[in-house]
Amino acid sequence: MIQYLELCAHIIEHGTVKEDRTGTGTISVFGYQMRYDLQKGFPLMTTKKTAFRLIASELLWFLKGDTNLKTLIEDRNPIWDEWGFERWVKSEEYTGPDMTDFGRRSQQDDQFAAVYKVQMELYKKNIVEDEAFAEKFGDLGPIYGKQWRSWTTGNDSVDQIAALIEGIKNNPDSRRHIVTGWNPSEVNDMALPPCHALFQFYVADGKLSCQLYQRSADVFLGVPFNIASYALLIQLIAIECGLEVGEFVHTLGDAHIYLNHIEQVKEQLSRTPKDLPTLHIDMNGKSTIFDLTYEDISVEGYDPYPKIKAPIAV
Ligand code: DHF
Ligand code: TMP
Repeated sequence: MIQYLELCAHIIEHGTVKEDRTGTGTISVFGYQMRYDLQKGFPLMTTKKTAFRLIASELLWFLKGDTNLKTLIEDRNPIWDEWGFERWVKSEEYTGPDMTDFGRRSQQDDQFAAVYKVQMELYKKNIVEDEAFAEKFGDLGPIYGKQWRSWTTGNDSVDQIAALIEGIKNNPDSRRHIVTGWNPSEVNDMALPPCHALFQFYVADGKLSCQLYQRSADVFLGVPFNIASYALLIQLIAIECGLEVGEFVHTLGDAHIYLNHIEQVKEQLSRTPKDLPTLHIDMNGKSTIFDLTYEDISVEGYDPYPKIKAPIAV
């Protein structure tokens, strides 16, 4: 994963300090590209322990067309909690303690952090136990799952993933194997407009590659997930299409390190990458990748350095 460490070093060396939506502040560059040869191992961060289980659970959730937090909470996957919670506390039905700016305040004020934690637990409990509540306040809006599987215009609905698989199978040389999550007429209804916004697949020599355009990249927290997620997506689509895996080409727009992640990034830069793990998918008699659960997917030979914690900017 030297490519990733080079990205980190590049931003620290050449980045511009820049304000951002979350009020955290970043150091940022615009436009950057990395390549991962998936024949050389599965690109899961070895310089910090990264929860692959959460990455697999999130990707399968997208692929099923699901946009509701309930599924993730049931998978014990917390990575989207804040964005569901934000919609709930901004709604008219929320009557608890003031949660304005909860992300930033919970990092700065221990007393507030305790109050926030109680409200978050309550929110998650309601999602799991109350179906009507989950339907209304667990939904993150028309994010990835909706756009990938049922992009709608008028009465028409497009399943971009089904079309992608059919296209790769029937016309591998096509230059139109594209999936886009960026739906301009719906971005304002989303809990977070897509960061991994558009991707294109490519077939050559029996190998399947994919390039992603990521408009906004949280290099310490988001990017390790995004790289592994797309590497897994390529493997899943390759299985459906009877192909080998090729390369993941990762193109970034605003590539930033949050100012409260700099020390963590430097810690990671001090570590020497280890051998990459390998990916294992057990179809367990299932006929399509859409029936898989995260328990069917694992990495072997993963021996990372310890986890490095960092606060996420909401
Ligand atoms: N907002 C921001 N500011 N950055 C993001 O990367 C981001 N990603 C989102 C939603 N909103 C975001 C969805 N993906 C984590 C990783 C990916 C992700 C959301 C959260 C995360 O917190 N990772 C931690 C803890 C994971 C764990 O529980 O083990 C990590 O250390 O990797
Ligand atoms: P933005 O919408 O203001 O760009 O904020 C989104 C933040 O989330 C930004 O720091 C990028 C980060 N992010 C990722 O890096 N990868 C992801 O997959 C997601 C969902 C978000």
